[in-house]
Amino acid sequence: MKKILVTGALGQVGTALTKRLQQEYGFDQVLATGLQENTILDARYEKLNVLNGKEMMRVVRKHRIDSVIHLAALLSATAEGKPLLAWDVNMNGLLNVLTVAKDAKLKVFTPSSIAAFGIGTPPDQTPQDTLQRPTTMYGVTKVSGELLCDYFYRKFGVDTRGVRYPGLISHESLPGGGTTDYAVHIFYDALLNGTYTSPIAKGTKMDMMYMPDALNAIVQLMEADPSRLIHRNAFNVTAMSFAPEDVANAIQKHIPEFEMHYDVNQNLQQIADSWPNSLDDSAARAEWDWKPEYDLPRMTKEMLIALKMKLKQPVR
Ligand code: AKB
Repeated sequence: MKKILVTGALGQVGTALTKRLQQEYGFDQVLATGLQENTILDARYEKLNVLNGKEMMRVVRKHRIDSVIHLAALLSATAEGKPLLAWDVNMNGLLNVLTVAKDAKLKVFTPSSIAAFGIGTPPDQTPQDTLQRPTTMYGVTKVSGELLCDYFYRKFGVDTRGVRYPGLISHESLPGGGTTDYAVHIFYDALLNGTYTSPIAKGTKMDMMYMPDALNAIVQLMEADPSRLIHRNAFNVTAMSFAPEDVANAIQKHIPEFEMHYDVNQNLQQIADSWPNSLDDSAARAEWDWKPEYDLPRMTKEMLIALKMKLKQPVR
């Protein structure tokens, strides 16, 4: 990658990714784009709606882009509330990116998700290649996106790559509209209130990952030798699998007085129950040397230190 356009750059992944790409490739080599005016990122920035393919092509040509990291999408909980909008943004946004990529010869990274799995998928150590019958609109758009990216690679030779992200935990920007968002909110509430009420039930295991590993996955996969890639668009990646009580226990090691309560949100719980408990990421390990650096204890320690500084609390 030399000149990189990021869509959805003002979101949870985009804000962290833009900084990481600037460090790796140079400040001027990264063009952040988003639907809103940019008030948060120190970056080259263009306002861009991914549903406007013509405007996307104009921006790509103007900035001599060679790679797109396409993050703009509605997440699972929001998508269940607005399923038709989710189909429009997630699918037509991706179709525009792929069409522009075909015509302008760009490389494309698109994240899929653990949401691409559903009924009948083996829930534990979910294999790379297995049954995918998601029951959420978000999942439907993710599995369709995986197939569309594979199609553009096979039919038009577009260099498309992607991973199935688990829940992502970070301290830079808050997530919005996801089912795994609780795993970020719990850290804020632990520090601010000493207590957290989980909308996800005890015992509900989901895959999770700390943001630095999620960003490494993008850079590593995009720079991977294409001759080693058997799968392209939907590598299972994971770093840890935990239930709400596991992250609460990890936080209690640093804040012993922290209390966890439960008030289960049935809409979120239904989504969580349809997703795997843990993924098998051996294909990513074999094909592009994927190896996460953060487990739950290491991530918890770093999250609490980073958030204390952000929230201006004394770091002990
Ligand atoms: C969500 O919860 O919707 C996302 C995801 C797992 O794709 N974080």
